[in-house]
Amino acid sequence: MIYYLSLGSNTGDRRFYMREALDFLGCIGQIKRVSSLYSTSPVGMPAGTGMFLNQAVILDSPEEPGDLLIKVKEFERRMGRDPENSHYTDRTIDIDILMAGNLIINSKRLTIPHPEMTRRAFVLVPLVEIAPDLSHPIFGKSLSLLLFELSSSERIKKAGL
Ligand code: PH2
Ligand code: MG
Ligand code: MG
Repeated sequence: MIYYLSLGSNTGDRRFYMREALDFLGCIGQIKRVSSLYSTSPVGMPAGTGMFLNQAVILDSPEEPGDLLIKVKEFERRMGRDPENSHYTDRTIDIDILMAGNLIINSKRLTIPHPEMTRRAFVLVPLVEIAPDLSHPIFGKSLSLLLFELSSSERIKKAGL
């Protein structure tokens, strides 16, 4: 299964956590593409929250989506993430499953494609860098068109390697 993932970090040694995430993903599949690192302004976080690093990854993995989610959550916990109170708080690392091939999943634990992905420039900008022509299975439009149609005031710039 080809997975499209979004990585984010906004606290501690952010580059270290992003590298650890790539190491972890390399252990559960084959990494096909990795975007640049982007420095992005926080969206929907408490005032005073620090800038994020965000990155997109294409992973080819034999894991089923539900099993991938369990492994991702376990990794996030190992990186010091509080599993309970983790939604809009600072995070060492967040790995979100954006898409899984052109599967559509609506289970209690997992919604794929990620329902927020097309509203967030910090997700779409890195993903469009590595998969511009990928078609979104619900909207039936390419990711680059979806980004073009998104009007957003988010601040996003490449952070360099
Ligand atoms: N993740 C969130 C909420 N807000 N903002 C940015 N810039 N980057 C993120 O990864 C991010 C966010 C929830 O996971
Ligand atoms: Mg997230
Ligand atoms: Mg998450």
